[in-house]
Amino acid sequence: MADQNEVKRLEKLAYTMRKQLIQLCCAYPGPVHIGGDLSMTDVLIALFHHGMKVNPLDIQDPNRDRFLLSKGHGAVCMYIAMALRGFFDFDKILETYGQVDSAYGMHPCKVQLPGVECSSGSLGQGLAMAVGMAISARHRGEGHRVFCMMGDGETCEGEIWEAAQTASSYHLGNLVGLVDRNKQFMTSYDGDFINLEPYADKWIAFGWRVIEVDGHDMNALVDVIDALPDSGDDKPTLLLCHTVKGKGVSFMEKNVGWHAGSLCEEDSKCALNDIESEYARNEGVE
Ligand SMILES: Cc1ncc(C[n+]2csc(CCOP(=O)(O)OP(=O)(O)O)c2C)c(N)n1
Repeated sequence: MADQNEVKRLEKLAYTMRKQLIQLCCAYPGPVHIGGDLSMTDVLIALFHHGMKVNPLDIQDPNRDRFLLSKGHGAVCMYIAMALRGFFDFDKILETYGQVDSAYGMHPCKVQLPGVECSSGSLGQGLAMAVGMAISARHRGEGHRVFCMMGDGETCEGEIWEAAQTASSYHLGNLVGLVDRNKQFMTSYDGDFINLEPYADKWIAFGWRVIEVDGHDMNALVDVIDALPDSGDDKPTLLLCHTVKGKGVSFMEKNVGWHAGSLCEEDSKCALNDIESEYARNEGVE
């Protein structure tokens, strides 16, 4: 069972991160992909602040775990998770996000932002890059893991399944895929047009070990991350993270209107209020 002090520490980070996402969504004049940012917040905190071996002071360490954000439209979520870990400065993100020449683009660019492991934004490509990195690690005898976060809608892309098949064929136990299974795409719900179910079975059929987890339950996230098979294992693992798009903000949750958007002052106050109340409720300080 997860150490409860550690879980509380991570929950507090996720709470801070949600508030910073809302702050940025209000400050930035254009649309922010806030729905899918809020759905993967807890998972990214669990990875960057607990599960992954990363060090902001040594970003070239060959033994570091690699994180690839295949759902590149969620870049700001990754920037903030990394800022809280000491890679970047949140005030700088807030000041420059999305501006011409800013390193903090709407989609991540590894050339402009050292510490980011891959450039993304065109959906479907991250898992193939992660497979290449995992194969390379094996060739070099490096024991780190490669983590790749995908959107569930993103996995409609055929390249994901080519990569999935390659990963199991090459026995890449050092590869951990994650799917933000919020059951929403850009303008529709899963099942409206495309039906992804039986979703876990598809990954299993492609030779992966699938572990399902509530992507908002920090206890569960810590437990499954701590119990991941060794990187020398012979099967890639998929963490199927069941999440809610817009998690924590009542008017955004499960609302297809909030794939991306901007917040006025008044709505941002309501959003912050929701986030603060939920945190207080969970921490039992109401
Ligand atoms: C190849 C490609 N096609 C279309 C888009 C536009 N697009 C950006 S986000 C998105 C929806 C993605 O849905 P999902 O992966 O479920 O993301 P989430 O709901 O977690 O934000 C689409 C179609 C894109 N970025 N790349």
